[in-house]
Amino acid sequence: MLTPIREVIKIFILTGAGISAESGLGTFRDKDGLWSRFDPMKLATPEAFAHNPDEVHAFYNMRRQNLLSAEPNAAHRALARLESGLAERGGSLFLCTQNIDDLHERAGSQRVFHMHGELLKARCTACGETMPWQEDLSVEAPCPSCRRSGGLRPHVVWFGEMPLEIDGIYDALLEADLFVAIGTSGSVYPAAGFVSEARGHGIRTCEINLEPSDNARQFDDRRYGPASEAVPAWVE
Ligand code: BJW
Repeated sequence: MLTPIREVIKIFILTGAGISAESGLGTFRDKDGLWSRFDPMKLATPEAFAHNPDEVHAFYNMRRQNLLSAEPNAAHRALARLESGLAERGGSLFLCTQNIDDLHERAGSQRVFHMHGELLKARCTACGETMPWQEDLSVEAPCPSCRRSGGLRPHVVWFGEMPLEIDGIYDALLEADLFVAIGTSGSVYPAAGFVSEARGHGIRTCEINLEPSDNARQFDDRRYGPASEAVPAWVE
């Protein structure tokens, strides 16, 4: 039995790759996920980018092209409706995603916190500027701001790097009445620790996933099934 939405005012939602799986974007740790075909240590660390930027750019160029042809699904749309419905009733939704895609925004969510960055942005390691980016990236590409070449990288958070907006995210988590994790395996920190943090502060917790995640037993409520069915069923 999931916590009925009418009983809560402030909801903190954490989404992961599973919410975008039915939009055709690969998850990481499922049996045919990205990390079954690609080595994360060779593609998703600052050291990998320093040693082999071409390979890292090729990986993210491929995923950027996939994203540009993907569409949000019923789960993304349900969360956008939840945000506006809660606001009408004086509540609020804090939507924190580990995903680097923009499918929540394209489904109509107004405020999305991308703790692991955004694939459709590039950042210049020379001047620090972050900019929208839809084309392929390469080591030759000059920064539109400082004009230097070789410094542009995908605006994403790799292993060993600090997730973005983390202080504001923790503040919002601890103010919530309900914490809901959707489509995440619960294996990457700090996001994997949000459930225990919430529980420790007396916040009710709920997991919606295809199957029990690594830390499923820490949740008060659970619902299993494809996100495109389970999320709208919870929101409606
Ligand atoms: C469906 C579905 C459907 C499928 N419907 N569901 C030892 C202990 C603790 C920590 C560490 C440690 N050693 C190292 C660390 C730290 C490290 C870490 O956690 N490593 C672990 C692997 C152990 N973390 C970091 O380095 C982070 N930084 C950090 O910790 O900084 C220090 C700090 C200190 C204090 C406070 C704060 C910070 C940075 C982590 C960066 C992760 N980066 C990536 C790549 C981003 C760019 C990119 O996309 O390429 O982020 S890795 C990858 O994993 C990506 C994801 O956001 C992240 C999480 O994956 P997610 O979303 O959970 O996907 P999956 O595939 O794992 O799961 C999908 C789920 O969906 C499954 O459960 C399916 O069942 C389900 N599903 N279809 C519903 N249709």
